[in-house]
Amino acid sequence: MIEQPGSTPAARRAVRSLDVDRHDTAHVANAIEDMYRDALDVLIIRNAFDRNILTAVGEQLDSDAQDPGWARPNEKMPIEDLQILGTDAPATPTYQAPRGVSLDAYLGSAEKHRAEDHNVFGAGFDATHEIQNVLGMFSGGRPVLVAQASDGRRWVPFTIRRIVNGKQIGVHHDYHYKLDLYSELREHVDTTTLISYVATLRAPEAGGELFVYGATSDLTDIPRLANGFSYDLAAIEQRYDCARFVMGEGDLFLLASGRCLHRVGLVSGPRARVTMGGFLALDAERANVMFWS
Ligand SMILES: O=C(O)CCC(=O)C(=O)O
Repeated sequence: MIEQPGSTPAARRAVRSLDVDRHDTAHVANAIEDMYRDALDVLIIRNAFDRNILTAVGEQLDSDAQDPGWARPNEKMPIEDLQILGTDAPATPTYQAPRGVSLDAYLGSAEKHRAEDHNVFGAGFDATHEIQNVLGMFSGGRPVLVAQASDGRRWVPFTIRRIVNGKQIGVHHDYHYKLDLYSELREHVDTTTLISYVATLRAPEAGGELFVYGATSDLTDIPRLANGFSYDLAAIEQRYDCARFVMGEGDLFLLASGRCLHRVGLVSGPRARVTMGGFLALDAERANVMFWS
C-alpha cells in the first residue's frame, strides 16, 4: 500500500489471512475465536467440501432451463442483483428492505422455504450437516448449532447465492446486529464481531473474487461518495490495505465480515458465481457457535 499524506494508523492495518487445505487444519482449529480476538481476518479452506458434489449442483443451478425459485431482493440496483435460494427475506439490508425485514417476516420466510430445504443437493448430501461438520473444524471444539428464535422457529442455516455476468456485491461490512431483525439474537451471541462463511459451488470464468480491506466497520472516516451514503471504493482502495482471494469449487472462506469491509468482484462471462453460505457467531458464553443466513 502506498501511504497517503494524512492517513491514520488505522489506515495501515493489514488484512491477516491464512490459506489451508482441509487436511491440514490442526493449527487453525480455533480460528473462529482467533477472528473474535482480532488476530485473523480471513481463513480460506481449500477442498472443504466434496468438490464433485458441489460442482454438479453449481452447474445445475446455473442452468436457466428451470428457475428453482430465486429471490432477487436487490433487483432495484441492477449491478447488485444477486439471486438467493432459501429465503426471500434475507437477514441483511437489501435494496428491497434497506433496514432489513422484521424478525417475524424473516422467520416466516424461513418456514416457507424449509420445505425446499435446498433439495437441490439430493438425498445423499445434507448441506446443513456438512456445514456443521466443516465449521466444527474451526470452532475450538465448540458445538455448532443453527440459530433458533425464542418461539422455537429456526433461522435459515444457509442460503444459496447466484451472481451472473455483469453483477457484483459492492463494498460493505456485515455488522448487522443493530437491525431490528437481530433484537433477539444479539442478546444471545457475542457481538464483538460476526463471521461470514461462504463455499463455492461454481466459479465464474472471471471476476467473482473476494476482496477484503484493512478498513474496519468501527471507523468513522471511511471515504464516502457525495451522496454521503455509499462507500467511495476508489478512495478506500487507495487508503487501505486490500487482499484478493480467488475461490474454486469446494473451497470455503471464513471472513470477519462484521469487522472488515469487503466486496465480491464483478462477475464476467457465461458462468455464474454460485455459492452457499451465511453468518456465524460465538454465543454470549463463547460455549457454542451459532450459524444462520
Ligand atoms: O461471497 C459471497 O457470496 C458473499 C460474501 C459477502 O459479502 C458476505 O458474506 O457478506
